[in-house]
Amino acid sequence: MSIDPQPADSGLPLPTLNIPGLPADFVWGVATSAYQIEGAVDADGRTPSIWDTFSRTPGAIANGDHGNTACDHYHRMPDDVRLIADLGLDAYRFSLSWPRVQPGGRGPANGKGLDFYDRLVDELLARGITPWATLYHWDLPQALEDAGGWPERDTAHRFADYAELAAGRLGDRVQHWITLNEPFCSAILGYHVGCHAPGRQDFRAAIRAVHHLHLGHGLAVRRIRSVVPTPAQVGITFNPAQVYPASTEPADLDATRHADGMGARIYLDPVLRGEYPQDVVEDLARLGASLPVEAGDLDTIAQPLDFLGINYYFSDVVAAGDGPGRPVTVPRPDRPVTAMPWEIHPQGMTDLLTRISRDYPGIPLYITENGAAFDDSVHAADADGSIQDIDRTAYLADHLTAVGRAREAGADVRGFFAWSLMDNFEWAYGYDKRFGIVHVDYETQRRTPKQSALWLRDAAGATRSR
Ligand code: IFM
Repeated sequence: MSIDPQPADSGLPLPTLNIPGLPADFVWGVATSAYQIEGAVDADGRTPSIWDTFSRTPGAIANGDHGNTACDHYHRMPDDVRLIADLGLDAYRFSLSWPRVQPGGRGPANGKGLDFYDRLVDELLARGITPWATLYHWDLPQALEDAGGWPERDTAHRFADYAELAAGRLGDRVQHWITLNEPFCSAILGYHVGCHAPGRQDFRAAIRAVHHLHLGHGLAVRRIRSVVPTPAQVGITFNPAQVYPASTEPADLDATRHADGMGARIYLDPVLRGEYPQDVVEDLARLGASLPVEAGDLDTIAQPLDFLGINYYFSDVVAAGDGPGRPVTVPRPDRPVTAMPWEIHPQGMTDLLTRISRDYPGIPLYITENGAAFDDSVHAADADGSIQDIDRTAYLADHLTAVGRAREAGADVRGFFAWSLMDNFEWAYGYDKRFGIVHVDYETQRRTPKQSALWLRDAAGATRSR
Protein backbone atom coordinates (compact mmCIF):
# COMPACT_ATOMS: atom_id res chain seq x y z
CA MET A 1 0.00 0.00 0.00
CA SER A 2 1.37 3.43 -0.80
CA ILE A 3 0.50 6.46 1.22
CA ASP A 4 -1.28 9.59 0.01
CA PRO A 5 1.04 12.58 -0.08
CA GLN A 6 -1.20 14.71 2.16
CA PRO A 7 -3.43 13.89 5.11
CA ALA A 8 -7.09 13.88 4.20
CA ASP A 9 -8.67 17.13 5.36
CA SER A 10 -10.53 16.61 8.61
CA GLY A 11 -11.40 20.26 8.92
CA LEU A 12 -9.68 20.21 12.30
CA PRO A 13 -6.42 22.07 12.93
CA LEU A 14 -3.33 19.86 12.79
CA PRO A 15 -0.55 20.41 15.32
CA THR A 16 2.49 22.30 14.11
CA LEU A 17 5.07 20.31 12.17
CA ASN A 18 7.84 22.41 13.62
CA ILE A 19 8.66 20.95 17.01
CA PRO A 20 11.00 23.31 18.84
CA GLY A 21 14.16 21.85 20.31
CA LEU A 22 14.55 18.81 18.03
CA PRO A 23 17.72 18.74 15.93
CA ALA A 24 17.96 17.83 12.25
CA ASP A 25 19.65 14.52 13.10
CA PHE A 26 16.96 13.46 15.60
CA VAL A 27 15.99 9.80 15.05
CA TRP A 28 12.32 9.33 14.09
CA GLY A 29 11.02 5.80 14.40
CA VAL A 30 8.14 3.48 15.15
CA ALA A 31 8.02 0.45 17.43
CA THR A 32 6.25 -2.91 17.72
CA SER A 33 6.81 -6.21 19.53
CA ALA A 34 6.77 -9.79 18.32
CA TYR A 35 3.80 -11.31 20.16
CA GLN A 36 1.67 -8.23 19.56
CA ILE A 37 1.93 -8.34 15.76
CA GLU A 38 3.48 -11.51 14.34
CA GLY A 39 0.82 -14.21 14.72
CA ALA A 40 2.03 -17.52 13.18
CA VAL A 41 2.46 -18.93 16.66
CA ASP A 42 2.94 -22.50 15.38
CA ALA A 43 5.00 -21.69 12.31
CA ASP A 44 8.47 -22.96 11.50
CA GLY A 45 9.31 -24.52 14.83
CA ARG A 46 8.17 -21.79 17.24
CA THR A 47 7.13 -23.17 20.63
CA PRO A 48 4.63 -21.57 23.04
CA SER A 49 5.52 -18.55 25.11
CA ILE A 50 3.96 -17.58 28.42
CA TRP A 51 1.62 -15.27 26.48
CA ASP A 52 0.26 -18.17 24.39
CA THR A 53 -0.51 -19.98 27.62
CA PHE A 54 -1.88 -16.92 29.44
CA SER A 55 -4.13 -16.10 26.47
CA ARG A 56 -5.77 -19.49 26.88
CA THR A 57 -6.53 -18.82 30.56
CA PRO A 58 -10.27 -18.09 30.90
CA GLY A 59 -10.87 -14.45 31.82
CA ALA A 60 -7.23 -13.36 31.43
CA ILE A 61 -7.65 -11.38 28.19
CA ALA A 62 -10.54 -9.18 27.08
CA ASN A 63 -12.90 -11.04 24.74
CA GLY A 64 -10.73 -14.16 25.02
CA ASP A 65 -8.40 -12.58 22.45
CA HIS A 66 -4.97 -14.06 21.72
CA GLY A 67 -1.98 -13.51 19.46
CA ASN A 68 -2.49 -16.54 17.22
CA THR A 69 -2.93 -14.35 14.15
CA ALA A 70 -2.55 -10.82 15.52
CA CYS A 71 -1.55 -8.58 12.55
CA ASP A 72 -0.22 -11.58 10.60
CA HIS A 73 3.02 -9.65 10.33
CA TYR A 74 4.96 -12.92 9.99
CA HIS A 75 3.45 -13.31 6.54
CA ARG A 76 3.04 -9.63 5.64
CA MET A 77 6.39 -8.32 6.81
CA PRO A 78 7.60 -6.86 3.48
CA ASP A 79 4.40 -4.82 3.11
CA ASP A 80 4.72 -3.59 6.68
CA VAL A 81 8.30 -2.50 6.08
CA ARG A 82 7.11 -0.67 2.97
CA LEU A 83 4.63 1.22 5.16
CA ILE A 84 7.48 2.44 7.38
CA ALA A 85 9.48 3.42 4.31
CA ASP A 86 6.53 5.32 2.86
CA LEU A 87 6.35 7.27 6.11
CA GLY A 88 9.98 8.24 5.60
CA LEU A 89 10.97 7.20 9.11
CA ASP A 90 14.59 6.57 10.08
CA ALA A 91 14.32 3.56 12.35
CA TYR A 92 12.16 0.60 13.27
CA ARG A 93 12.21 -0.93 16.73
CA PHE A 94 10.94 -4.53 16.71
CA SER A 95 11.39 -7.44 19.09
CA LEU A 96 12.53 -10.98 18.44
CA SER A 97 10.36 -13.82 19.65
CA TRP A 98 12.58 -15.91 21.92
CA PRO A 99 10.54 -19.13 21.38
CA ARG A 100 10.80 -18.60 17.62
CA VAL A 101 14.57 -18.12 17.70
CA GLN A 102 15.33 -20.75 20.34
CA PRO A 103 12.34 -23.08 20.82
CA GLY A 104 11.88 -24.01 24.45
CA GLY A 105 14.43 -21.41 25.51
CA ARG A 106 17.52 -23.62 25.48
CA GLY A 107 19.72 -25.41 23.01
CA PRO A 108 20.57 -24.46 19.45
CA ALA A 109 18.97 -21.73 17.40
CA ASN A 110 16.03 -22.49 15.16
CA GLY A 111 17.33 -21.58 11.70
CA LYS A 112 13.86 -20.95 10.27
CA GLY A 113 12.94 -18.66 13.14
CA LEU A 114 16.10 -16.64 12.71
CA ASP A 115 15.55 -16.57 8.94
CA PHE A 116 12.45 -14.47 9.50
CA TYR A 117 14.41 -11.77 11.36
CA ASP A 118 17.19 -12.05 8.82
CA ARG A 119 14.72 -11.20 6.05
CA LEU A 120 13.19 -8.42 8.15
CA VAL A 121 16.59 -6.82 8.72
CA ASP A 122 17.48 -7.07 5.04
CA GLU A 123 14.15 -5.50 4.03
CA LEU A 124 14.70 -2.64 6.45
CA LEU A 125 18.25 -1.98 5.33
CA ALA A 126 17.26 -2.16 1.66
CA ARG A 127 14.79 0.66 2.36
CA GLY A 128 17.22 2.75 4.38
CA ILE A 129 15.57 2.06 7.74
CA THR A 130 17.84 1.37 10.73
CA PRO A 131 16.83 -1.78 12.64
CA TRP A 132 16.63 -1.53 16.44
CA ALA A 133 16.24 -5.06 17.83
CA THR A 134 14.75 -5.74 21.27
CA LEU A 135 15.61 -9.20 22.57
CA TYR A 136 12.91 -9.57 25.21
CA HIS A 137 9.47 -8.02 25.01
CA TRP A 138 7.75 -10.34 27.50
CA ASP A 139 7.39 -13.60 25.55
CA LEU A 140 9.34 -16.00 27.76
CA PRO A 141 9.39 -19.55 26.35
CA GLN A 142 6.78 -21.48 28.33
CA ALA A 143 9.30 -24.27 28.99
CA LEU A 144 11.42 -21.80 30.97
CA GLU A 145 8.42 -20.67 32.99
CA ASP A 146 7.70 -24.34 33.70
CA ALA A 147 11.23 -24.51 35.11
CA GLY A 148 10.50 -21.55 37.43
CA GLY A 149 10.60 -18.52 35.12
CA TRP A 150 12.31 -15.22 35.98
CA PRO A 151 12.20 -15.84 39.75
CA GLU A 152 14.82 -18.55 39.03
CA ARG A 153 18.42 -17.46 38.51
CA ASP A 154 18.98 -19.94 35.69
CA THR A 155 16.59 -17.97 33.45
CA ALA A 156 19.12 -15.11 33.36
CA HIS A 157 21.74 -17.50 31.95
CA ARG A 158 19.29 -18.91 29.42
CA PHE A 159 18.56 -15.33 28.29
CA ALA A 160 22.27 -14.64 27.78
CA ASP A 161 22.60 -17.76 25.60
CA TYR A 162 19.64 -16.68 23.49
CA ALA A 163 21.04 -13.14 23.17
CA GLU A 164 24.28 -14.53 21.80
CA LEU A 165 22.44 -16.70 19.26
CA ALA A 166 20.40 -13.74 18.01
CA ALA A 167 23.25 -11.23 17.96
CA GLY A 168 25.57 -13.77 16.38
CA ARG A 169 23.23 -14.15 13.42
CA LEU A 170 22.05 -10.56 12.97
CA GLY A 171 24.90 -8.54 14.45
CA ASP A 172 26.66 -8.07 11.11
CA ARG A 173 23.73 -5.79 10.15
CA VAL A 174 21.96 -4.82 13.39
CA GLN A 175 23.93 -2.30 15.38
CA HIS A 176 21.25 -1.21 17.87
CA TRP A 177 20.33 -3.77 20.51
CA ILE A 178 17.92 -3.45 23.43
CA THR A 179 18.15 -6.29 25.93
CA LEU A 180 14.86 -5.95 27.84
CA ASN A 181 11.67 -4.00 27.39
CA GLU A 182 10.12 -2.68 30.61
CA PRO A 183 11.34 -5.23 33.18
CA PHE A 184 8.82 -3.65 35.59
CA CYS A 185 6.01 -5.21 33.55
CA SER A 186 7.72 -8.60 33.23
CA ALA A 187 8.37 -8.82 36.97
CA ILE A 188 5.63 -6.89 38.74
CA LEU A 189 2.65 -7.25 36.38
CA GLY A 190 3.61 -10.85 35.53
CA TYR A 191 4.55 -12.24 38.94
CA HIS A 192 2.93 -9.93 41.51
CA VAL A 193 -0.19 -8.29 40.08
CA GLY A 194 -0.86 -11.25 37.79
CA CYS A 195 -2.57 -9.24 35.04
CA HIS A 196 0.22 -10.18 32.61
CA ALA A 197 1.70 -13.56 31.77
CA PRO A 198 2.49 -15.80 33.52
CA GLY A 199 -0.26 -14.49 35.83
CA ARG A 200 1.32 -15.32 39.16
CA GLN A 201 0.53 -13.33 42.33
CA ASP A 202 3.59 -13.71 44.51
CA PHE A 203 5.38 -10.52 45.58
CA ARG A 204 8.55 -12.29 46.73
CA ALA A 205 8.81 -14.12 43.42
CA ALA A 206 8.30 -10.81 41.57
CA ILE A 207 11.22 -9.21 43.41
CA ARG A 208 13.41 -12.20 42.61
CA ALA A 209 12.34 -11.74 38.99
CA VAL A 210 13.42 -8.07 39.07
CA HIS A 211 16.95 -9.06 40.03
CA HIS A 212 17.20 -11.95 37.57
CA LEU A 213 15.98 -9.75 34.72
CA HIS A 214 18.78 -7.31 35.59
CA LEU A 215 21.29 -10.13 35.77
CA GLY A 216 20.09 -11.47 32.42
CA HIS A 217 20.53 -7.98 30.96
CA GLY A 218 24.11 -7.67 32.19
CA LEU A 219 25.08 -11.16 31.02
CA ALA A 220 23.45 -10.51 27.65
CA VAL A 221 25.26 -7.20 27.13
CA ARG A 222 28.60 -8.98 27.48
CA ARG A 223 27.56 -11.74 25.08
CA ILE A 224 26.22 -9.31 22.48
CA ARG A 225 29.44 -7.33 22.54
CA SER A 226 31.44 -10.56 22.21
CA VAL A 227 29.77 -11.58 18.94
CA VAL A 228 28.80 -8.37 17.16
CA PRO A 229 31.69 -7.55 14.83
CA THR A 230 31.26 -3.80 14.56
CA PRO A 231 30.86 -1.63 17.67
CA ALA A 232 27.31 -2.39 18.75
CA GLN A 233 25.08 0.17 20.40
CA VAL A 234 23.61 -1.69 23.35
CA GLY A 235 20.97 -0.44 25.77
CA ILE A 236 17.93 -1.36 27.82
CA THR A 237 14.41 0.09 27.88
CA PHE A 238 12.72 1.07 31.13
CA ASN A 239 9.32 2.62 31.80
CA PRO A 240 10.28 4.54 34.93
CA ALA A 241 7.39 5.80 37.02
CA GLN A 242 7.04 9.59 37.00
CA VAL A 243 5.36 10.38 40.32
CA TYR A 244 4.38 13.57 42.10
CA PRO A 245 3.24 13.86 45.75
CA ALA A 246 -0.42 14.70 46.32
CA SER A 247 0.61 17.10 49.10
CA THR A 248 3.59 18.14 51.18
CA GLU A 249 2.38 16.01 54.11
CA PRO A 250 5.24 13.74 55.26
CA ALA A 251 3.13 10.61 54.65
CA ASP A 252 2.43 11.61 51.03
CA LEU A 253 6.07 12.50 50.45
CA ASP A 254 7.13 9.13 51.81
CA ALA A 255 4.55 7.34 49.65
CA THR A 256 6.00 9.17 46.63
CA ARG A 257 9.53 8.18 47.60
CA HIS A 258 8.40 4.57 47.85
CA ALA A 259 6.55 4.66 44.51
CA ASP A 260 9.58 6.23 42.86
CA GLY A 261 11.86 3.63 44.41
CA MET A 262 9.74 0.67 43.31
CA GLY A 263 8.77 2.12 39.95
CA ALA A 264 11.99 3.79 38.81
CA ARG A 265 15.13 3.59 40.97
CA ILE A 266 15.00 -0.19 41.57
CA TYR A 267 15.64 -0.51 37.80
CA LEU A 268 17.78 2.53 37.03
CA ASP A 269 20.21 2.31 39.95
CA PRO A 270 21.57 -1.23 39.55
CA VAL A 271 21.96 -0.88 35.77
CA LEU A 272 23.40 2.64 35.72
CA ARG A 273 25.09 2.87 39.15
CA GLY A 274 25.79 -0.72 40.13
CA GLU A 275 23.76 -0.63 43.35
CA TYR A 276 20.22 -1.04 44.61
CA PRO A 277 18.90 2.02 46.48
CA GLN A 278 19.19 1.49 50.24
CA ASP A 279 15.69 2.85 50.96
CA VAL A 280 14.23 0.37 48.45
CA VAL A 281 16.11 -2.53 50.04
CA GLU A 282 14.69 -1.44 53.42
CA ASP A 283 11.15 -1.06 52.03
CA LEU A 284 11.39 -4.56 50.56
CA ALA A 285 12.56 -6.00 53.88
CA ARG A 286 9.53 -4.39 55.57
CA LEU A 287 7.34 -6.07 52.95
CA GLY A 288 9.02 -9.44 53.56
CA ALA A 289 10.92 -9.59 50.26
CA SER A 290 14.55 -9.35 49.20
CA LEU A 291 16.63 -9.09 46.06
CA PRO A 292 18.64 -12.34 45.63
CA VAL A 293 21.96 -10.59 44.95
CA GLU A 294 25.03 -12.85 44.79
CA ALA A 295 28.69 -11.79 44.79
CA GLY A 296 29.65 -10.10 41.53
CA ASP A 297 26.06 -9.65 40.31
CA LEU A 298 26.04 -5.87 40.50
CA ASP A 299 29.27 -5.61 38.50
CA THR A 300 27.71 -7.82 35.85
CA ILE A 301 24.49 -5.82 35.83
CA ALA A 302 26.19 -2.41 35.55
CA GLN A 303 27.74 -2.99 32.14
CA PRO A 304 28.62 0.23 30.33
CA LEU A 305 25.73 1.05 27.98
CA ASP A 306 25.52 3.15 24.84
CA PHE A 307 22.01 4.46 25.43
CA LEU A 308 19.00 4.20 27.69
CA GLY A 309 15.53 3.63 26.23
CA ILE A 310 12.66 5.36 28.02
CA ASN A 311 9.01 4.46 27.50
CA TYR A 312 6.63 7.13 28.72
CA TYR A 313 2.83 7.22 28.61
CA PHE A 314 1.54 8.98 31.77
CA SER A 315 2.48 10.24 35.21
CA ASP A 316 0.92 9.57 38.62
CA VAL A 317 0.03 11.70 41.62
CA VAL A 318 0.63 9.64 44.74
CA ALA A 319 -0.67 9.76 48.32
CA ALA A 320 -0.19 7.61 51.40
CA GLY A 321 -2.44 4.55 51.39
CA ASP A 322 -3.53 2.28 54.19
CA GLY A 323 -0.08 1.43 55.44
CA PRO A 324 3.63 1.82 54.75
CA GLY A 325 4.56 0.66 51.30
CA ARG A 326 1.03 1.02 50.00
CA PRO A 327 0.91 4.29 48.09
CA VAL A 328 -2.27 5.07 46.20
CA THR A 329 -2.70 6.93 42.94
CA VAL A 330 -4.87 10.02 43.22
CA PRO A 331 -6.88 10.63 40.05
CA ARG A 332 -6.64 14.12 38.54
CA PRO A 333 -10.06 14.78 37.02
CA ASP A 334 -8.73 17.95 35.36
CA ARG A 335 -6.48 15.93 33.07
CA PRO A 336 -7.78 14.42 29.82
CA VAL A 337 -7.38 10.67 29.44
CA THR A 338 -6.70 8.19 26.66
CA ALA A 339 -8.86 5.12 26.06
CA MET A 340 -6.81 3.10 28.58
CA PRO A 341 -7.77 5.43 30.46
CA TRP A 342 -4.34 6.97 31.20
CA GLU A 343 -4.04 10.62 32.19
CA ILE A 344 -2.39 12.73 29.50
CA HIS A 345 0.48 14.72 30.98
CA PRO A 346 3.26 15.71 28.56
CA GLN A 347 4.97 17.80 31.24
CA GLY A 348 5.61 14.49 33.04
CA MET A 349 7.77 13.45 30.12
CA THR A 350 9.85 16.62 30.29
CA ASP A 351 10.21 16.17 34.05
CA LEU A 352 11.16 12.50 33.72
CA LEU A 353 13.79 13.14 31.05
CA THR A 354 15.38 16.08 32.85
CA ARG A 355 15.42 14.15 36.10
CA ILE A 356 17.02 11.07 34.51
CA SER A 357 19.65 13.12 32.74
CA ARG A 358 20.42 14.92 36.03
CA ASP A 359 20.53 11.81 38.26
CA TYR A 360 22.14 9.44 35.74
CA PRO A 361 24.30 11.77 33.64
CA GLY A 362 26.31 10.90 30.57
CA ILE A 363 24.06 8.39 28.84
CA PRO A 364 22.19 9.28 25.64
CA LEU A 365 18.42 8.82 25.92
CA TYR A 366 15.91 7.63 23.34
CA ILE A 367 12.17 7.56 23.73
CA THR A 368 11.68 3.95 22.68
CA GLU A 369 7.88 4.15 23.12
CA ASN A 370 5.28 6.87 23.39
CA GLY A 371 1.78 6.92 21.99
CA ALA A 372 -1.86 6.60 22.90
CA ALA A 373 -4.88 4.35 22.54
CA PHE A 374 -8.00 6.11 21.36
CA ASP A 375 -11.27 4.77 19.98
CA ASP A 376 -10.67 5.68 16.36
CA SER A 377 -13.68 6.09 14.19
CA VAL A 378 -13.19 4.75 10.71
CA HIS A 379 -15.37 6.74 8.33
CA ALA A 380 -16.63 3.71 6.47
CA ALA A 381 -19.01 5.98 4.59
CA ASP A 382 -16.14 8.09 3.29
CA ALA A 383 -14.75 6.91 0.02
CA ASP A 384 -11.23 7.17 1.38
CA GLY A 385 -12.00 5.29 4.61
CA SER A 386 -9.84 7.87 6.34
CA ILE A 387 -9.09 7.86 10.03
CA GLN A 388 -8.88 11.34 11.50
CA ASP A 389 -7.20 10.50 14.80
CA ILE A 390 -6.80 14.08 15.90
CA ASP A 391 -6.47 13.00 19.58
CA ARG A 392 -3.53 10.72 18.84
CA THR A 393 -1.92 13.28 16.54
CA ALA A 394 -2.16 15.92 19.27
CA TYR A 395 -0.85 13.45 21.87
CA LEU A 396 2.23 12.71 19.77
CA ALA A 397 2.82 16.37 18.96
CA ASP A 398 2.51 17.38 22.61
CA HIS A 399 4.91 14.66 23.75
CA LEU A 400 7.45 15.44 21.04
CA THR A 401 7.22 19.05 22.20
CA ALA A 402 7.87 17.80 25.73
CA VAL A 403 10.99 16.03 24.44
CA GLY A 404 12.12 19.26 22.77
CA ARG A 405 11.69 21.08 26.08
CA ALA A 406 13.72 18.44 27.91
CA ARG A 407 16.48 18.82 25.32
CA GLU A 408 16.45 22.59 25.78
CA ALA A 409 16.82 21.96 29.52
CA GLY A 410 19.92 19.87 28.81
CA ALA A 411 18.63 16.28 28.46
CA ASP A 412 20.51 14.38 25.73
CA VAL A 413 17.45 12.85 24.02
CA ARG A 414 18.35 11.68 20.55
CA GLY A 415 15.28 10.00 19.12
CA PHE A 416 11.61 9.08 19.43
CA PHE A 417 9.83 5.85 18.49
CA ALA A 418 6.06 6.13 18.27
CA TRP A 419 4.11 3.27 19.80
CA SER A 420 2.95 1.70 17.68
CA LEU A 421 3.45 1.23 13.96
CA MET A 422 0.04 -0.42 13.79
CA ASP A 423 -2.91 -1.44 15.96
CA ASN A 424 -2.08 -4.72 17.65
CA PHE A 425 -2.67 -7.15 20.50
CA GLU A 426 -2.65 -4.89 23.57
CA TRP A 427 -1.93 -7.67 26.10
CA ALA A 428 -4.73 -8.10 28.66
CA TYR A 429 -6.89 -5.65 26.69
CA GLY A 430 -6.74 -7.82 23.59
CA TYR A 431 -7.59 -5.96 20.39
CA ASP A 432 -9.92 -3.47 22.12
CA LYS A 433 -7.28 -0.78 22.51
CA ARG A 434 -5.75 0.70 19.38
CA PHE A 435 -2.33 2.33 19.72
CA GLY A 436 -1.40 2.21 16.03
CA ILE A 437 -0.58 5.15 13.80
CA VAL A 438 -1.68 2.70 11.10
CA HIS A 439 -5.15 1.20 11.43
CA VAL A 440 -5.52 -2.58 11.12
CA ASP A 441 -8.79 -4.15 10.03
CA TYR A 442 -8.42 -7.51 11.75
CA GLU A 443 -10.99 -9.17 9.45
CA THR A 444 -9.12 -8.35 6.25
CA GLN A 445 -5.68 -7.37 7.63
CA ARG A 446 -5.96 -4.19 5.59
CA ARG A 447 -3.63 -1.45 6.87
CA THR A 448 -4.66 2.21 6.63
CA PRO A 449 -2.32 4.97 7.77
CA LYS A 450 -4.09 7.30 10.16
CA GLN A 451 -3.71 11.05 10.19
CA SER A 452 -1.15 10.66 13.01
CA ALA A 453 1.10 8.59 10.72
CA LEU A 454 1.01 11.25 8.03
CA TRP A 455 1.60 14.01 10.56
CA LEU A 456 4.60 12.09 11.97
CA ARG A 457 5.99 11.71 8.46
CA ASP A 458 5.63 15.43 7.83
CA ALA A 459 6.97 16.49 11.23
CA ALA A 460 10.04 14.30 10.71
CA GLY A 461 10.54 15.84 7.28
CA ALA A 462 10.16 19.38 8.61
CA THR A 463 12.71 18.75 11.35
CA ARG A 464 15.23 17.22 8.97
CA SER A 465 15.07 20.14 6.58
CA ARG A 466 15.78 22.78 9.21
O1 IFM B 1 1.66 -2.20 24.14
C1 IFM B 1 2.52 -1.87 25.18
C2 IFM B 1 3.93 -2.30 24.87
O2 IFM B 1 4.00 -3.66 24.60
C3 IFM B 1 4.83 -2.00 26.04
N1 IFM B 1 4.70 -0.65 26.48
C4 IFM B 1 3.38 -0.12 26.67
C5 IFM B 1 2.53 -0.40 25.46
C6 IFM B 1 1.11 0.17 25.67
O3 IFM B 1 0.51 -0.44 26.76
